[in-house]
Amino acid sequence: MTKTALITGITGQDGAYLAKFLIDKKYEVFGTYRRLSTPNFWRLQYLDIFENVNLIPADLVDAGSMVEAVEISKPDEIYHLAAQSFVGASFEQPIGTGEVTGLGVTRILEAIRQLNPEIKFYQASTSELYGRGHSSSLTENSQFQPASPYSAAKLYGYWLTKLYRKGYNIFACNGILFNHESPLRGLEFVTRKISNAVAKISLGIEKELYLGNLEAKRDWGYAPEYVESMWLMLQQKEPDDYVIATNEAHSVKEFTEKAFDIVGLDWQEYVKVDKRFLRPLDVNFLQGDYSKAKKKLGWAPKTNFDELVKIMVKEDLNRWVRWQSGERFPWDAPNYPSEDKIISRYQRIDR
Ligand code: NAP
Ligand code: G4F
Repeated sequence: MTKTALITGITGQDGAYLAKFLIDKKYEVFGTYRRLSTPNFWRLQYLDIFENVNLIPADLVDAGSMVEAVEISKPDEIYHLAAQSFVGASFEQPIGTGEVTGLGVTRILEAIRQLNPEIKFYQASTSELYGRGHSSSLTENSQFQPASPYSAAKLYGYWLTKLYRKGYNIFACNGILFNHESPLRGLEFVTRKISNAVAKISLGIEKELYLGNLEAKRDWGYAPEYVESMWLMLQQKEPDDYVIATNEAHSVKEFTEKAFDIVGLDWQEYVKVDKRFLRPLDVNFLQGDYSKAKKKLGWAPKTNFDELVKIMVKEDLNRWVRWQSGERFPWDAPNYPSEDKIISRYQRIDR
């Protein structure tokens, strides 16, 4: 029998890849999107699945719209991916981030509890929960020490998910996903900011790249592989929480160096550190041990760090070449302002 899934945040990186994955598995896919002044469906169009998804307008701050989304779609599974997902922005908008990224989880869990507690639920938890002070690979049992309004809101969502599992017997899982990237990543995240800038610099469209903390290390995987783990979690006999990662950490500096290497340039000639991109608090090391996911879900990453950097740089380069030759296609970069235009009050209060 055909299964039905509701994806909150279907317009985002993971939402688009997950929609494609589920469509390929013959699911009927519904997704929530926000009313914006300009349409934002480029990722679904880029993956050529826009015609195959059903879109429902909803906002996480509006509980009624979430109830409506569940009533309209009547899903077997809900993948809750929508969030204010940018850590940097959470320092500028801590209250909004709490509303959306934290309380938004309760709004959708309440809709499940009241309408149909048989619906299976996936919560997009994050390695940001672990926060600062770690120096070895992290498991499901490692200590959480959030270091941003974003991670504090996600910690609330993590606990609400566990609480509805235990208290109401809802099949609710936390996927504790470490950073995962792709050519569909938002342009403000560091990997895509770098791949896009490297492509532009190598074609002479831009001259410099301004970054913040180059020493931060992340466990970076490839997003299309990570969405499979979300589905696997909801196919198990019992609900549980899982770390999804590569078990390798690399610095922002390493990512930058490799990305410039791919186009034959020396990164040190183009990259400058700008304190506007330093956060009041930052997490300097995140690396995840995915042994439990491997054992119980049969999941393991396939794309390594070098391959990931290459995929991202090559795709952005190819897009800029096509664009410069007059081709037009759904894509975010041409409309993204130079970050010089963005004024924020980030300042380092901590090293
Ligand atoms: P993303 O590209 O930023 O997508 C976020 C999605 O949430 C977008 O569809 C966005 O809609 C939607 N959204 C934001 N505010 C909303 C609101 N108020 N109401 C309804 N929808 C709203 O993020 P992602 O990288 O795909 O990540 C998916 C989820 O996984 C997020 O919860 C993120 O925090 C979490 N996560 C991500 C990573 C990672 O490395 N990517 C790692 C761990 C956890 P618009 O398109 O309209 O903005
Ligand atoms: O790419 P980032 O903005 O990702 P961050 O903060 O790790 O968050 C992402 O991964 C989380 C999982 O761990 C998700 F939960 C979250 O939703 C999001 O997807 O920054 C990575 C690192 C940080 O240490 C940051 O300070 O890169 C450093 N960085 C250095 N220069 C920069 C820059 N980050 C950004 N965005 N821009 C810079 O210029």
